[in-house]
Amino acid sequence: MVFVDSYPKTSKLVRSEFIVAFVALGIGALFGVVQALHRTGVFRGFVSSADYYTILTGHGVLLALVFTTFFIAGLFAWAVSNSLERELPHRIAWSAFWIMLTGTVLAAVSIIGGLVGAPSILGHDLKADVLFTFYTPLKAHPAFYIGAALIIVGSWIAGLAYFKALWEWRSENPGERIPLQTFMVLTTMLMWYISTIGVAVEVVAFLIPWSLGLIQNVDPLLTRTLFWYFGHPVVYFWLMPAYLVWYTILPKLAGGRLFSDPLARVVFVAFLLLSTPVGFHHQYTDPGIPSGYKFIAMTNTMFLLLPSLLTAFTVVASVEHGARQRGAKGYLSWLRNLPWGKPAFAGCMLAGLMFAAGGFSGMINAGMNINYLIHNTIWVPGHFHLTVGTAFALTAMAISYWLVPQITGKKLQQRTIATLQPYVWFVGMALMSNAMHRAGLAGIPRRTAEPTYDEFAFEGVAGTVGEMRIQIAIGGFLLFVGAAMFLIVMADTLLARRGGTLSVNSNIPEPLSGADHSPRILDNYKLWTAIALLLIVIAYGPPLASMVADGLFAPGSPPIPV
Ligand code: HAS
Ligand code: CU
Repeated sequence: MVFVDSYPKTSKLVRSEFIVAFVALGIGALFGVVQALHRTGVFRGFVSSADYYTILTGHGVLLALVFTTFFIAGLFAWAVSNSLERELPHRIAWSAFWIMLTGTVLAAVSIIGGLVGAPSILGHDLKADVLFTFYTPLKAHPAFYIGAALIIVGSWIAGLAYFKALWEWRSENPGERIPLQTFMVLTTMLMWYISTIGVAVEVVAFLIPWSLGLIQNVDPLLTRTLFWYFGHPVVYFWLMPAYLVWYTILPKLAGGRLFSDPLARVVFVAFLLLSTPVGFHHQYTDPGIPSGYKFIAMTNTMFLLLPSLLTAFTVVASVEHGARQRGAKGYLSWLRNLPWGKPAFAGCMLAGLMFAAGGFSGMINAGMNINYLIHNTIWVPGHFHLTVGTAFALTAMAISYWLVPQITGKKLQQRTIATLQPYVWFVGMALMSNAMHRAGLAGIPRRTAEPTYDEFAFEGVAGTVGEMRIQIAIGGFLLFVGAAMFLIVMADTLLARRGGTLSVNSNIPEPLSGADHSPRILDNYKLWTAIALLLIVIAYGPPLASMVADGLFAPGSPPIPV
């Protein structure tokens, strides 16, 4: 039975979440190519350099916050419904959708207001050029912050729907192990609840009153700390759904089965424990945070590599198992026996391969001393285009080729474009991200329309600055083409008529080593949440207490004029 016929209500919800995600992807990708061409000086006719920051904010917010959150809401709704074999509680899930959509519209209108010179509203210019890391002292229109707050509140409510579905399932299936997909969703949501407290306090207690003029000063160090308390775990809110796909769907696409359910559970629990007490690794250069606490954050970050390294092992082993089921032999030649012509499979694999590179650049970021070399350079965008921009985004696009037919009952259209699309993304990203990393090593800054490549003699460590610039421009353009190809396939599929039988289904094969091999304690959410909170108190308690003791609105250091 096709998913849409078994669970029509949940399918409608997933379709709506995906459509918002895809619209955000389209506009965000357009902003991306505008800024890649502007920054590299290849074409500067679209916007002025002053407007570059608004475009950059739109690009980051629409892709990293809106596209991700809506896609994840849709994917999670499908995963919970599929693995618990029931419709999602639809009233809660729909109210979450509408709250998130209202927030998105508010944020998007305030960003776009800055481009079109909108009149002032509530006594403030309608604009938001504060970048997707919207901490002080940059200030946006209150509507932007209210929008951000609504997106987060909406995501919390979406989580309630998953928990409610679990409780209903529990009462009918006492004593049974939580199915793996639901386990992954709920663990991610628990991590999300813990980590979004930081940004919620930042926005509600400080940014909204400040932008409305109700308070005059904010403490940049305190608000930055609250932002990064959330700003690292949010990256796992993007990564864990990609892992859900790699663990539970990718092995099936390869023709095999997941190697180990227990290992997958361990990985997700490790993320719940360690995702949050590491935020200071974004603030190594901030004064006012004792080095000892930066060191604790670095140590925790290094431990946080483990779940991803375990994932690399388990996922590759499962895919290899799939290839061997298809008759493959040899140490590496099994790679040839995989369905590289299927866009869902190829996209997830290429995303994983690029994530290996992105993970390695993350390890470099995490080293307290090496971080000084790359912090605030374009190396960092190089890193996160491999992670959120590929591990997440390419996995999301790839799995849409498999999932959208099932939530619509319609066959995938434009197969040739779909087959080529992950490769276009891969080549575009390979060009752009390697050049960004190298340019960062040469000291070229991030977040600027005027990197002054010509006037200031940056020297490439490997390759020339001119060559990197061209690679970034070509890569950025190819990524825009890749996003457009994906959207054409999706639009055509969503608008197609239903007909014929689908060649895909949502059944997930049993893992080689199943849930009965994994200790029950892994499903003990209370225990893991308590330990996660304890680690946060150790990592953040004393430095936060001293920032608060300085005075909440009257920082110990003189306020930065804005
Ligand atoms: Fe990061 C900055 C450290 C992972 C996103 N990161 C950022 C920013 C973003 C971001 C958006 O310590 C910029 C924020 C801003 O605007 O300022 N990051 C890390 C570390 C990891 C890491 C240690 N980051 C991510 C993920 C992201 C993401 C995931 C999004 C989804 N990052 C940092 C640090 C900074 C930072 C510092 C601050 C830099 C600064 O100074 O500003 C680790 O989690 C990475 C672990 C990953 C691995 C790779 C394992 C490999 C796998 C591949 C399996 C292969 C498969 C396919 C399936 C160890 C799992 C095989 C294919 C075949 C063909 C066989
Ligand atoms: Cu981080």
